[in-house]
Amino acid sequence: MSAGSNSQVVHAPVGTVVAVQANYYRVRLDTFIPLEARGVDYLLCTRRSRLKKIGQQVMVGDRVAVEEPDWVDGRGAISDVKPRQTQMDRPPVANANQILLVFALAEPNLDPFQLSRFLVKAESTGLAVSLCLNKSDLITPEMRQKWCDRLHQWGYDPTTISLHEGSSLTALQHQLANTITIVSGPSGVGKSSLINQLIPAIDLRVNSVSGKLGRGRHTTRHVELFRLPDGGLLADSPGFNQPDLDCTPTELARYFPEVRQRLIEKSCQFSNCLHRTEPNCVVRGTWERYDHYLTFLDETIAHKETLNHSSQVEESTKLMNNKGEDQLQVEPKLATKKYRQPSRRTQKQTLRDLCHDIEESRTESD
Ligand SMILES: Nc1nc2c(ncn2[C@@H]2O[C@H](COP(=O)(O)OP(=O)(O)OP(=O)(O)O)[C@@H](O)[C@H]2O)c(=O)[nH]1
Ligand SMILES: [Mg+2]
Ligand SMILES: [Zn+2]
Repeated sequence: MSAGSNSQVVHAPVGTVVAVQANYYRVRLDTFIPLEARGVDYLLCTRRSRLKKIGQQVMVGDRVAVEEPDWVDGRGAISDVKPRQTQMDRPPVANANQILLVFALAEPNLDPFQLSRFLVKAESTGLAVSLCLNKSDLITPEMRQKWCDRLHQWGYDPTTISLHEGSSLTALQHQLANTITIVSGPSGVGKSSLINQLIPAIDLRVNSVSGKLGRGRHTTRHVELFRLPDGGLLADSPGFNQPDLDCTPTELARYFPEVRQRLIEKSCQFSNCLHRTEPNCVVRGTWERYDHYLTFLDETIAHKETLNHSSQVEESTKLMNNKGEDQLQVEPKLATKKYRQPSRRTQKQTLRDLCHDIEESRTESD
């Protein structure tokens, strides 16, 4: 190992994992890196086997300590992972502060029910949620105003832009400075195009909207954090069209700003009110998304029943396996999916996506 020439460089510097590539982690250090002089501002790190032994996963967004940095080869080893403030499963990112939900005003058409589903899913992460509506060049100013008024009623203040017309992005830049933001939304709405304009140096792959359905073609495959010129990190994410709602039926209502507003001044008669037919309910009413709420509620009830059923099966399997042993021994479980470690399947999938990407970029450069 060669020592750094700069006195600011400490022995085990701290940084943020900005990408995971097979068994390597790309770590951007907080302090000056000698490599920056060569135009490289990260270390490619492995994970200490001690961390592997204790099952400590390392994910994009993790704050880590790096041991024995080798400034000549740009290598190091992650020796410690700081406790996570937040953890998202899809995309797998630790320590994010906010979600920037991007939708297109057209191509693909803005479907209010789909938007509502994405908003509820985003709210359920507990992160701050903001909304950006792209492709305003494809609709009239009156239509755009209509959407903004409608979304105000929902409790949101969307930023409308047209990346093709080169709208000013200053308002968005302010929102994104000094935070870790996940850019999310359906396929083909312009997430990667937006990041490309915010950070011109990175040049993410953008795809044309294809086919009769007017959808994009899932051009973005794996998660990576990109550094904004004003500080702050952005994660692009692959577009998907129908996020699952995995919150509990009682949690659901609080993911609607309209409901939160109603519950500031008054409360329902029953504390476990699901706001359907219960007497003296202050949430049931004529607000636009009440129907969305009822549809999502059915979905969360069905989800809960599936969970109950599978945990009963698991429980009885355990009891059968434990016959003769202490039958009260039950493994503790984390209540919500969002704080669990990413599953092996997710990791394998990410890895497959990465390998595919590497293959693809090889083919492209051939
Ligand atoms: N008309 C119009 N088209 C746009 C605008 N912004 C992006 N597009 C086009 O929309 C298509 C999809 O853009 P992407 O940036 O790849 O979309 P994405 O959301 O990253 O898509 P996925 O990676 O598949 O999730 C591309 O053909 C872009 O050129 C815009 O402001 N107006
Ligand atoms: Mg994309
Ligand atoms: Zn109620």
